[in-house]
Amino acid sequence: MTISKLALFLVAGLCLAACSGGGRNSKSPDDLNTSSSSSSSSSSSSSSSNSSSSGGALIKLNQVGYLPDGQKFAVIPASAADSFTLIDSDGNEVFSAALSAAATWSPAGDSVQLADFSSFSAGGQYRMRVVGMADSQPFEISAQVYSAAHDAAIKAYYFNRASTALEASYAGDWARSAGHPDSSVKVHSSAATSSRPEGTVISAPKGWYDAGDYNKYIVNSGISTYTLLAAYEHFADFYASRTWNIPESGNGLPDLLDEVLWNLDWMLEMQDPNDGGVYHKLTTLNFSGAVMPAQATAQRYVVAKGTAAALDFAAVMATASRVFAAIDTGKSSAYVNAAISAWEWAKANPAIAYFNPTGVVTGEYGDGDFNDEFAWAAAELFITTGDANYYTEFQNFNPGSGVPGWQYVAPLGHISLAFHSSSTLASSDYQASVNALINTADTLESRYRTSAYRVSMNTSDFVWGSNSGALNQAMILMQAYRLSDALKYRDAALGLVDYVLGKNPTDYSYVTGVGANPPLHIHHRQSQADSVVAPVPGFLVGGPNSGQQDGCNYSSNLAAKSYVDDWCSYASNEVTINWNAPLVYVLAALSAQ
Ligand code: G3I
Ligand code: 9MR
Repeated sequence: MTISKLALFLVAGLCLAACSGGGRNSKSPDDLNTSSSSSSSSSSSSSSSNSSSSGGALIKLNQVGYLPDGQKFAVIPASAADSFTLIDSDGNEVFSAALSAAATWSPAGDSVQLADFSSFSAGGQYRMRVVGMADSQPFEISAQVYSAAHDAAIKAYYFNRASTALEASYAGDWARSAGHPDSSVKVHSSAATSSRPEGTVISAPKGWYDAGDYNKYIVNSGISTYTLLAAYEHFADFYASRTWNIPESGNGLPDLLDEVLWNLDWMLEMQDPNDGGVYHKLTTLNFSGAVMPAQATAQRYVVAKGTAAALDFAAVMATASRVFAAIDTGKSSAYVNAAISAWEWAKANPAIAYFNPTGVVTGEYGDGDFNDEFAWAAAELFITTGDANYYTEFQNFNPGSGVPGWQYVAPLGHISLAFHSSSTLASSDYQASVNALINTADTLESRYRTSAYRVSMNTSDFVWGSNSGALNQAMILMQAYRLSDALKYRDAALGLVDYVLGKNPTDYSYVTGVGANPPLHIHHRQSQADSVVAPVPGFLVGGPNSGQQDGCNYSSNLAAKSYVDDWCSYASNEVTINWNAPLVYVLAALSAQ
């Protein structure tokens, strides 16, 4: 076992088929069948005496594990069994209880029973046993059960850095040459101005690749970078000493800020210094093939300025300015100045929606409603500058509540105001943001409590990137927990973490390299093109998406089963920076307490 594969093993806390060398080669075009992958990996590692009559039924649980003081549920496909037991690593039965009555979760259509072992809190490694089924995968109960997965999730950003080689001492088996220097980027005709006519060459290096593709998009960088900065603001003690072996580790700055700086450096270059406007994206005209970064050499362009890009940029720069105020005053003032000039550009250009211009076919991240972007940017500018006019703007844009996403960022403003502004706002104003978060959390918590899978997702939540929807729900629930101290909100957040890490209808842990049955064939060009069997670790896949827009070979049309672990499936099996960000946030929140 190589060092990096040993690290993969440790992240999982369990041995993966891929890490033992028994993984299927991710490059095999014939190798598409997800259900056989999940059942073979489960049954091969279930060696208990009662695994023989499984009939394919699997115990669905968090493949990483559970917090000692959290609610703990597993989901059992309905059977004749009426009880379950926990078996410790010596084979002793340490807990047993009745299963709930069977019920159906409509997004998946299955009849299932719940195994509730919340009252069992002893640390250790366990399996769950239900007569007639294969024993579950081993899982852990520990207060730090999620911290290794957290580190993997944030390390994924390092693996997606543009404009740099990844050295083996940091990247292990996933070391690669540099690609995309982005020092010679052309201004596209859609972005041409008199001071920067079409074809003007600018330099905008660094940043993270958005996803499985190599392009860099400001709108999506907005929510991603903010969410990581919010994690830093909310859990500064956790991050003060936490490191995950990146080139900057040990430079005196927390690793999280070093990672975020990689993207902030790029974002700053996406602002036109002549007018404060911000380019929507830096991209090739077409998506590249499945090649490594160094082989993807087509000309890159900055394309069209837009209102959403300017405002998301303003919100991130305002946030970064206050985070860096105590660290680097030069950066801090550059960031706030950039934020203000982007805000002013957006006020003068309040309705410039982005559409791909003719000839540009890469990711669109289009959005025609800017009220939420105005409100979010205004909230961050108010917090950072103390200028009450920005709070008036925030109110004027009538920020709604709900679950955030790249298209809907108003809740991010509430998160920041509820964290920072209890003493600077009138109490009714402060309370309005708290209520926006708690009301959303109440809706989610009640769905969680009544769901047969103990997960707060509805059938309509299974869109492209549904796993990030799950984790953004969890992020809102964790705000309500912090603001109220009511454990029910953390329990509902844990239900979502359990869901993405294995307690779901497909039996996947949806994070590469984490858990017993993670995705192996993600839509990620580096993972597809390199010569390593296992994909780059720490990435959350998009997850079940009833739209199935890629036309791949799905085995079910049911919403929560519309997932296929296949390179083909960019609509369910790609990875993206804005999907990993709430994973990082929520795992930090659960590890920092
Ligand atoms: O939100 C609506 C929902 O109200 C509606 O009921 C439902 C019905 O179709 O659609 C929902 O919108 C979906 C939206 O994602 C949700 O965020 C759209 O259908 C769906 O097409 C859209 O997909 C986006 C996808 O690009 C295609 O544009 C994803 O959000 C977005 O994450 C994804 O981003 C891509 C980049 O373009 C390129 N880089 C990779 C990245 C991830 O795949
Ligand atoms: O590979 C592309 C992926 O990174 C994007 O997220 C996705 C968004 O639309 O598009 C993928 O590219 C596909 C293209 O859209 C349609 N033809 C097949 C491409 C994938 O092989």
